[in-house]
Amino acid sequence: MSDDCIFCSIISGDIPGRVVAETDDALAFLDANPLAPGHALVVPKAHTERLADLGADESRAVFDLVHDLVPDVEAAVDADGLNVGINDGEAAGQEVPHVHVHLVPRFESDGGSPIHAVAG
Ligand code: DGP
Repeated sequence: MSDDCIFCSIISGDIPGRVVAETDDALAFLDANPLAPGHALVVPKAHTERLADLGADESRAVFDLVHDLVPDVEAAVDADGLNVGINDGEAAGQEVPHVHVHLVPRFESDGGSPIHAVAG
């Protein structure tokens, strides 16, 4: 837990998050600035800034939850696909320094452009 980390505050319940799933070591909640309806983030509960710093158990917890949620998120918003991605490091566009996996629903109607084109 890091005192000045917004995602740690959501994990601890200090600030509200729209939680969609939870396991012992990972949490999923809706993105506050969604690229599409249903845009969710999956985070390790332990504060970890970069992907390479995740322990094996935390990594498994995060990616197991991602794997479990993919069909649920897709179904929840009747999407046709998903972009699943990580901005790892400031140079890669990581704004919140707590590892998070984006699940971004995609729709046939949105043109099929790759995520970097969607995110700008
Ligand atoms: P990234 O650029 O990969 O670090 O994406 C950070 C994402 O986190 C961005 O899509 C917006 C989202 N975000 C930032 N602050 C908050 C917050 O307080 N609550 C929630 N739910 N999402 C947030």
